[in-house]
Amino acid sequence: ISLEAAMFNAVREGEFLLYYQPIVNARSRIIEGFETLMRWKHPTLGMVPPVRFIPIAESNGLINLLGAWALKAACMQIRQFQEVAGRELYISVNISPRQFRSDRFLTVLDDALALSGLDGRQLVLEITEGTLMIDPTHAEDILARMVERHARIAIDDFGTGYSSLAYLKRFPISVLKIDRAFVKDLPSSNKDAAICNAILDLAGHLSLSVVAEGVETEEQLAWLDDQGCHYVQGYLTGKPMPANVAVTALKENL
Ligand code: G
Ligand code: G
Ligand code: MN
Ligand code: NA
Repeated sequence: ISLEAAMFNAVREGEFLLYYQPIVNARSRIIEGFETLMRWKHPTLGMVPPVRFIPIAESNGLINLLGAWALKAACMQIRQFQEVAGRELYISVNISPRQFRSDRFLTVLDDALALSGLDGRQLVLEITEGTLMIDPTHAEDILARMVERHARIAIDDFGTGYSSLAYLKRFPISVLKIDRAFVKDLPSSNKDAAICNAILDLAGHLSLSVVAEGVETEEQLAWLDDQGCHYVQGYLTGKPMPANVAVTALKENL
């Protein structure tokens, strides 16, 4: 049985799960929000990593179904997280290129917000530079509609895609997520330090927030905080975790 066939079965069997990774204030380490990361718990294969199943889902279209489920489930989940925390949090959800271009996408978004009662302001949609560049005119239209709903747009894996900086002028972007490739060798790598500083500088002038991804060490966190990076995400401040573990993390984070 192919992985592809197993995936259709997995949807029916409810084998897909969402994990939540904290996005924290770099200075206080207070949890500001969570990124949802999909997991597939196969009965015999165990945890199948997203790098194995997301590309298949993207090519056969199953990503539309999975993505719609993830968006709804994440919007519902964040309500519980807020109750535990006693304050507002946000949820950051990855949107694949195919999902972004789907005719159904805005309906799915509206359903997720209506079903959960979540305010669009608490939703961040993570897209890559590539997603914007496939059809910029269409992207402009979709992003405008997201903004109408007050959802924020984050550029995921910032700086690694094939695109020009002109899109920062053209599109209503709110957040840049520095790819972990630029964080991994901080603070010793002069090139990575220069790239991160340039991103922070650019973001500052454009009034964008920056989240540094893949922060694994105290040294990286301290350096990023020093340079004015306000938000971080990484194993140091919390791995992707199931919702019940995230609830515990929130209680300890208060
Ligand atoms: O933990 P990590 O292995 O979770 O994720 C690997 C990749 O899979 C990331 O690049 C991430 O963007 C992608 N991914 C994880 N969850 C989702 C999801 O819900 N939707 C989409 N489109 N991509 C996801
Ligand atoms: O959506 P995106 O491509 O940004 O997916 C984030 C990926 O990074 C996920 O696979 C997630 O599990 C992974 N990740 C999150 N924090 C860390 C970290 O500190 N180190 C490493 N190596 N990977 C991380
Ligand atoms: Mn992401
Ligand atoms: Na990323």
